[in-house]
Amino acid sequence: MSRVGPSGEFEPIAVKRESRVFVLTGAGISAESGVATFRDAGGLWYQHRVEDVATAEGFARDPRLVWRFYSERRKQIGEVKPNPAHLALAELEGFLGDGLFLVTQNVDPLHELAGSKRVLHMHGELLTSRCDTCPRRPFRDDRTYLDDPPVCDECGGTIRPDVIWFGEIPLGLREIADAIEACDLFLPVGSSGSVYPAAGFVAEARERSRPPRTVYVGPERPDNASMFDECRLGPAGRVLPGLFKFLR
Ligand code: BV8
Ligand code: ZN
Repeated sequence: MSRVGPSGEFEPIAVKRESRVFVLTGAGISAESGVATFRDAGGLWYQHRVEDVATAEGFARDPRLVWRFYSERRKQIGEVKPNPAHLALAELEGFLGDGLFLVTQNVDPLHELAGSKRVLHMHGELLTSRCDTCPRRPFRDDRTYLDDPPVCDECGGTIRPDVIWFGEIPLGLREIADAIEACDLFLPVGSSGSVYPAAGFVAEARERSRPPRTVYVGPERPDNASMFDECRLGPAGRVLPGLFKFLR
């Protein structure tokens, strides 16, 4: 059910300085920046089988294919910029400070480019690489590798994108669980709700003795739509800028 105001638009959500807001973003928030989503028509997965490009087994089988998949995305990131949805969340952080917990499933840097200072990339980051063999720290890397996969100059192992693939454990799950416990507004934006554990966060929020308000923002109902108090249907770049009313 969606609360719509007299003007036919959604009622803004009142946010106070002491509000605690949990925002989870998915590929949809970057769609209006021209970054392909995974599942929408023509999405990334359609050009490649997920098992081939987003698993450690796929990487072991064909590191060259996987590096071509990620190199295409690295190249694209240099050509795109944040859209009004990213900017609206940076503004929300300016008002709430650490009252905003922003976690993204996206590996692109668009939240940071929009000015967000604290972003948890639970599935890692596109512009970071790490060694598949030794424990050296992940390092910033915006290079593309279209031929031979890069080799670690410390151990000779293969360098891989520093992203979380299927079957690997997402980052920051402890902080995410604590933020789900503490929030009074739970707001996923632009995610099909099809990949876990992220898609299950809303159920965790609703299991709380005093659940937060849960609002989904995106153009179509997500797979887990029934878990939300409200689904505000529309593109994030249009819905987010007017979504919050800051009570100063
Ligand atoms: C794990 C990084 C164990 C790499 C990604 C069976 C049942 C349940 C679970 C499983 C199962 N079998 C296997 C699993 C686990 C598996 C999983 O969930 N599989 C799915 C397919 C069933 N999950 C895992 O393996 C995870 N790890 O489970 O480890 C564990 C866990 C916890 C504790 C201990 C052990 C790891 C998953 C991470 C995989 N890596 N990405 C990369 O980016 O290349 S996943 C990738 O797809 C994204 O990161 C994102 O998370 C995910 C989903 O994509 P979305 O962001 O939702 O985007 P999508 O294209 O799907 O949808 C786009 C949405 O945008 C749509 O809703 C559309 O309407 C909307 N949209 C379009 N335009 C706009 C818009 N919204 C707003 N505005 C617009 N303009
Ligand atoms: Zn190494």
